[in-house]
Amino acid sequence: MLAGCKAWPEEFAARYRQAGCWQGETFSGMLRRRAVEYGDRIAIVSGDGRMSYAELDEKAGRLASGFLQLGIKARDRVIVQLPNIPQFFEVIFALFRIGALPVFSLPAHRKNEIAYLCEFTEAAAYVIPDTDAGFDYRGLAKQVRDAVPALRHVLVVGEPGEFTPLADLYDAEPMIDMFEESDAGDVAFLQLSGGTTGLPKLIPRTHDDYIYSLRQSAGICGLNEYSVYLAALPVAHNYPLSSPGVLGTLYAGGKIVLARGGSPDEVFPLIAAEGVTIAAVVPPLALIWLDAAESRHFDLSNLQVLQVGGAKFIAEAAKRVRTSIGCKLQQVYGMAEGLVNYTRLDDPEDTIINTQGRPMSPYDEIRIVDDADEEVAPGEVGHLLTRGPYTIRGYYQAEDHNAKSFTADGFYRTGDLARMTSDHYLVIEGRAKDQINRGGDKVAAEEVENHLLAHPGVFDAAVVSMPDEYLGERTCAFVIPYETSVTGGELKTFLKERGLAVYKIPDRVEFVDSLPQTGVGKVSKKMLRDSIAEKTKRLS
Ligand code: J2J
Repeated sequence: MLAGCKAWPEEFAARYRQAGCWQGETFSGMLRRRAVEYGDRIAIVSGDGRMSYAELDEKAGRLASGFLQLGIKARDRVIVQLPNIPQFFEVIFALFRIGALPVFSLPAHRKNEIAYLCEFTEAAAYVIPDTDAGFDYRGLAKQVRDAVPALRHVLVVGEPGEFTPLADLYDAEPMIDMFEESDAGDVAFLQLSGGTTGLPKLIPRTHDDYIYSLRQSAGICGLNEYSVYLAALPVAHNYPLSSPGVLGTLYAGGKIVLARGGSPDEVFPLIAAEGVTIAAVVPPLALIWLDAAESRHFDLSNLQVLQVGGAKFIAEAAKRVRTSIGCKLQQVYGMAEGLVNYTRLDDPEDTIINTQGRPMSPYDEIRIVDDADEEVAPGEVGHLLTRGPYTIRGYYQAEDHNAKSFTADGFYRTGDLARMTSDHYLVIEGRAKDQINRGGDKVAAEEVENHLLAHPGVFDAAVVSMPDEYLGERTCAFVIPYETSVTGGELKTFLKERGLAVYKIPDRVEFVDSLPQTGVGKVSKKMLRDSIAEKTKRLS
């Protein structure tokens, strides 16, 4: 296993292999087999462009030689920051082919996040688009390279500026005999955690464990070679990547339709034109789709399943999916660390509307415990812990943090508060972790607090969630200033200039003289949450 990663104990690994969860398949092998099996069938649609399974396999192979020629080799880490474009797939499958590891970052990440990822993973290369959604990633790459001189290569899809065009790599001399077949039990890539700490944690996922999650997900979601998956969320995120997402679609031999955004005007015509059968959204986007479908006529008759996940989808909205969009709703509660739960397509309406599903694998173990790690009574709310064939046993190079995030017997502490219904479905009731879930975008309070504390005018800061009708939650920063002259706008600009992703910038800043404390002298985030909820309720 890659250095810095914690493997499953041998007795568990043996069990998962024996049960047929882990089948020894690698991503590279998976694409090769699909290319043989499905050859000319379309794998990816993007605008007017169409790419077959055979073409994807062929391009990944050429690009793999290009990476090798550049000096990128097995186990090297490569930061991949690409939007929903076909090159995303060419790049990651090329890296899989040579045994190098993609590190998935989101299009919204900026200098702060990317420089950290480059440094922490000692990345050999960073792959970006030239521009996307009005943002020039080459400017960002310059800042990153200045901050991390050890970064050897910046590869650009499109106009390269001062960097290397990715397009050049496809013309490399074939170096097939130097491709290194990965071990299916080893780490395939690093995924980013939603995070609760000052610095984001990285999640090592193996071929065996992730491909198992794709197989289970594809089965539960009824994917086959006739399925058409609409990718409206950024594909690097674990949910659209794997639940069943774009990789689950490739696993099943289906067709991926890439969208660059999620607005009904862009994606609803695609649903009709491309025959989309399944789409995945987060709750705020679901609300926009519901409103649009109710107010205007669109032909959505192809769509069979709308998945909603990433944040709690309230029952009132969930009820509208069948009547307004005319398809089945599937609730998805998952995490990049592993465990994913689905409501099943044939579940009773009441289960689909009121629960967040049940684990996808019979080998997922769930415990719901109190603060002392004692199991709560059946049906009671508690901390959700989990262990299983596709849930990691530790973050990448994070031994101290791992001791807190995992129990001694290997259960991952999700940080979510849940209860289990009598038929073993989970209902998410809240969160104990210090994180804000901004409509599916996760913000670690401590990370934002550290940046605020770096401002000379800030004496202390605490970041909490506040209720929001549309996003579910937004962020509010409570700040004790050194001097009263500092403004909220100034602090937001300061954070932006430090290169923090925009979704992490607090939506609201409240200046206070002191922060309320708990009995043990810690800042009481509960009191802060209650106070801002009360204040915003009064104002609305
Ligand atoms: C309430 N909270 C939810 C839900 C995630 C599939 C789906 C989602 C993710 C994901 C994922 C929720 N209701 N339906 O990786 O494969 C919150 C929980 C959870 C955290 C994980 C997947 N679905 N959440 O959202 O790693 O708090 O993964 O612990 O980004 O999102 O966030 P993330």
